[in-house]
Amino acid sequence: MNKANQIKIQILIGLSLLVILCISCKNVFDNTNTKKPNVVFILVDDLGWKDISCYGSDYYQTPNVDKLAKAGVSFFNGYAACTVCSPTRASIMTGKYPAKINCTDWIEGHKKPYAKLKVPDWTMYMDTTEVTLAEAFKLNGYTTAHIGKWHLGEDAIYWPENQGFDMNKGGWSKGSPNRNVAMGSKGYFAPFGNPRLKDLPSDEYLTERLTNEACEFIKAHNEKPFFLNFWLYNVHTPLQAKEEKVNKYTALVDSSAYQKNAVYAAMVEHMDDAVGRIIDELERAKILENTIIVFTSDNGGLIGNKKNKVTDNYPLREGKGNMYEGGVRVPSIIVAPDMIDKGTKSYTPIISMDYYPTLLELAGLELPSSIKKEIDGISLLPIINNENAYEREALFWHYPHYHTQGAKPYSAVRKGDWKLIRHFENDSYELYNLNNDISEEQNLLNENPEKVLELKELLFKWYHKVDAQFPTENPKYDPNIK
Ligand SMILES: [Ca+2]
Repeated sequence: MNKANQIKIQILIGLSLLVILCISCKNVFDNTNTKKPNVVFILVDDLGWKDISCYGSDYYQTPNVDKLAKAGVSFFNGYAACTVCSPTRASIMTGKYPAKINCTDWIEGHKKPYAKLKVPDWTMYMDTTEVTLAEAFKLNGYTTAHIGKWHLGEDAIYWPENQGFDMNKGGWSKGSPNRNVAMGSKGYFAPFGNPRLKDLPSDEYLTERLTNEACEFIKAHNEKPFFLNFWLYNVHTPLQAKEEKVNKYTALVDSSAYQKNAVYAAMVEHMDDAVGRIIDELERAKILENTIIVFTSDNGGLIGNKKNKVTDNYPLREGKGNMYEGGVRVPSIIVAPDMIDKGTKSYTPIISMDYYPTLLELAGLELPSSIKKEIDGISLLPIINNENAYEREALFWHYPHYHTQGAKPYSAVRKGDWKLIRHFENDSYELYNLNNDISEEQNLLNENPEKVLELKELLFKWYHKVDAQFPTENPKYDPNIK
């Protein structure tokens, strides 16, 4: 079957599912008289766990994100579903593990044709047959908008306007601002060269422009419930920020500190300004109190060149692309209407796909059981309501790929304080106790054979459950070619 026919069939299946979903959800929406809460989902790109003041950064300044933390609950064991962009984005939109939908690497991945292992064929888009979070809200009467980075498929058929969003500003195939000197696009500064964002005749900064778009949307939709994906391109490379902000942080650099990249610090501030403007706009529209706000990141902070780092995730080990905590633990904040305990901290491990059922439950919407049973996320309502009824056996990650930052194919499982990492190249393992050793310095593999066995069993059962794909021996392997 050719690609065009495959896409047509996917669309038909997707539409049929949506009709079923629409019929199933209709009553839920019609039966309620109270005004449904709005949702603003703020996803920052590549933001590290330690990149926020209230998560411990003493260099970056984030007063507006801190304001969100004071109004809601902050998760200190919040995880991305993957250590790179696209899989985490797909898991937020589908509520499923990336391994279950075979979207396991950033699109289009890092080619290593002569590496020891051959990576499996994987899905370089989010399938249109998935019932996305946006579709679930749209079919319950919500107006839906995506503003910012998408990165879930090369073809326009996979872009936000075909995945449940009424409006799309800035979301397309690219995973970073388009910087192409030959084509005249300058990255974070206009012209943007983005087919879903019309260039205005000005030298504007991308994040400010996207915030303008988001504020306009909020202003125009304060009467009826909306679901807004505000998915920033910040703080992904290229490192570009307004000069006055860079100068501010250059003056504040402590050369002995872990975090000391002034341009990155300025980009974090651009992000924080955007969050502040969204809060102000919701307040002006008199809907702040009835809006659920999620704030999180799609993977850990990027280290980049170790001699001139982008950011540093200390005390977490390593960064983006890597299975140590620096690559996967991210700031995670939820603000919900009528929260009794504001400003709480939770240390319960949570993960990207949990937002799907959490947001639906917070909005009082229900999914048909056929779709519900496919979802891997767990509703976080018990934590938001400060109850103790939240239980989950373990969290899993699976990355059968190579990453530009040096990582080789791996999987991992976390249960309680214990984390087991599996490396595929030599089928070796590492075991850490994160409660005593957040920096993952002491591999306790040999001291705890029973724990290793328990976690291995969980991991292997999970592979089967999600039908995970594995790397295989590479007939072209050549150790002399990097
Ligand atoms: Ca990312």
